[in-house]
Amino acid sequence: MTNVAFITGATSGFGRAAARRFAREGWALVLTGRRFERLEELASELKDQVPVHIAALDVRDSAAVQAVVDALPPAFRGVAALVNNAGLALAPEPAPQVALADWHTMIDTNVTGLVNVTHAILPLLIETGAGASIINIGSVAGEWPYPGSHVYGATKTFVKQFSLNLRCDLLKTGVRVTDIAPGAAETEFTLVRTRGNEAAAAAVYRGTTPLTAEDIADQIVYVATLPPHININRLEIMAQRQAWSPFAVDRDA
Ligand code: NDP
Ligand code: 8X3
Repeated sequence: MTNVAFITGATSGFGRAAARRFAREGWALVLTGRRFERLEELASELKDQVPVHIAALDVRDSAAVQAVVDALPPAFRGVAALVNNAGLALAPEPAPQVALADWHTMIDTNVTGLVNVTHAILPLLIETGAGASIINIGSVAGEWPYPGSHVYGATKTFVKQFSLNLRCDLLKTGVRVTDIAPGAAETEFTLVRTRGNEAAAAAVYRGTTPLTAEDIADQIVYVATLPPHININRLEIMAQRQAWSPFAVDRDA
């Protein structure tokens, strides 16, 4: 039977690159995201290679998530990889300057949305059993603090711990769980974070060599296609040209 990958946030960045990468491996695809026209474009690009099912989905809406899963055609119910990738950072300003609504949006998407999708797909993954994978996209921001990360980084710490905790509960099911935690990668991520400020987004990547969407897609497919007895718990990946800064110290003038 053909393996099926269910990908959230397939309209851009890591999710779209992962769809293309899974297609090269012959996996059937369930592609979701809010921008339906982008899903249609991707489906028409890939549909000659593999079966593709698309569904407009805002992961924050738990009823909509369940409806999309319930409506999956039989050929797409054998989910062997759930890629929980939909997510975003907003408001890179220091915490006191951030609108509460932006914090809520990050929590609703990166935490509640990821939990919504996981809960809805779990029965299908357990039915698939050995070799099935939940691949959660965390971030280095879930491990390491930096200014302006506030709630974004905290949502990714949730992803890390939720992934580890799920491992415990899924031990006897054969279902694997991995937290892939990338560092800075050039996608639409920073454009979203800067609310469409193209100059500010470009400045983040200028003069360096960030990760690419394809770099992370390679890791996603690698994890999903490992022999069933191997579980990578967490993969933290950074560009060679990104590292940490010294601790900040507040000093009297
Ligand atoms: P992009 O902005 O390129 O892609 C984000 C994807 O998430 C889009 O497909 C978007 O689709 C989707 N999305 C956002 N909100 C929702 C929502 N409410 N419901 C459904 N889909 C949603 O960024 P990346 O590809 O870089 O980001 C993917 C993941 O990787 C995110 O979780 C991000 O936090 C994480 N990450 C990114 C890093 C980076 O430096 N790029 C580094 C570490 C982690 P649409 O708008 O069509 O709904
Ligand atoms: C995003 C990666 O380095 O901007 O999750 O925190 S970074």
